[in-house]
Amino acid sequence: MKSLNLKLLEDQRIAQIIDANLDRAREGLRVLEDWARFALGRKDLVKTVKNYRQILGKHHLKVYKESRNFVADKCTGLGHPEQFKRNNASSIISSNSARVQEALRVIEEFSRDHNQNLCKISSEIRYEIYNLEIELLETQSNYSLLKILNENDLYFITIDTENLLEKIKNILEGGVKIIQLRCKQGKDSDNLKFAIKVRELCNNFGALFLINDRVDIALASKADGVHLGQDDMDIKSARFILGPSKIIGISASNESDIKKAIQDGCDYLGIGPVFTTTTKKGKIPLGIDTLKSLTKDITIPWFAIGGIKQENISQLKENNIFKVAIITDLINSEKPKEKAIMIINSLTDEN
Ligand code: TZP
Ligand code: MG
Repeated sequence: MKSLNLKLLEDQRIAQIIDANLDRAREGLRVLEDWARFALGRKDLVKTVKNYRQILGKHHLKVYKESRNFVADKCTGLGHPEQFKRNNASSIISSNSARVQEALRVIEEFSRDHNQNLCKISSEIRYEIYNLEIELLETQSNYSLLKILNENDLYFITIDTENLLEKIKNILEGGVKIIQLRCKQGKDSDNLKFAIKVRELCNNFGALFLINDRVDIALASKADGVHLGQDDMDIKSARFILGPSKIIGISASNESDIKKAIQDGCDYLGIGPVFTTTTKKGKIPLGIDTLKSLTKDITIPWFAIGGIKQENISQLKENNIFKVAIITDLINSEKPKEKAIMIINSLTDEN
């Protein structure tokens, strides 16, 4: 049997169904493509989707187009209340992926008899859309986490101390939206239990929750990602384990480490120590001038770290440094909530 046998396509209603569903599939693909392009900047996904649209376009034969309106469609304009619930990117991605999958399934069924090529490619693309949808959704969730990193200037890192959970809660109440749990001692099992509690707290406040050093504890506690030092697991391995939706941050203090971390795909950087710090003893501070020159070309979020207190924030701001990570000044404060509010205010104040 020939792969294309239009003699078998005597029923114009079938041609019309294929015509409508090719349009439907291509429209849905366009929505996915534009999301990949404008929202995610994912060239690879854009290329894939564009290719599907073009393949389907090539199979949109004259004979299908000419059948348009052969039988007047009496069912146009029938909406469904669910359509009006699509008010966020994830539901738009899901509903348009489903639209493409359904349309391709219809094409597959109705082309089987007369156009085996179209039937085969519809089936192949339909399977690929399942994966594409997952990839777009995963990248989308990374996008909302990145948004938190972009939009918030104060990043709090813990140290082992008494009443830590209470202090973290206070700091969250003060409006801090980025929390890193940094456990340098204790048993893994206890640290994981504690991480799960902090995860829950951060969820309640819509805050980003990151784990220092440990990719395994980050995964097990459902953290949003990890913060790695130069001696921890490399970024590519961490990305392989965590997948594309998690955040990976890196500590760096020199040009080559910064360059490599960005090349390897980190989501943000912690750069310092900018001032003398008692938390990481023996580390020579970079100073503001070096920090400025190291960071002048960075386009991903980066946080100055080390010895930063409410009192030296104006000095940083004078030098156009607006994002900071702090341990001591927050954790040693008598009133961590009020301290957090004051630091956030001084970071966002005009002067
Ligand atoms: N990395 C560079 S400096 C530093 C880290 C983790 C410590 C920052 O702590 P503090 O107490 O805010 O100076
Ligand atoms: Mg480390």
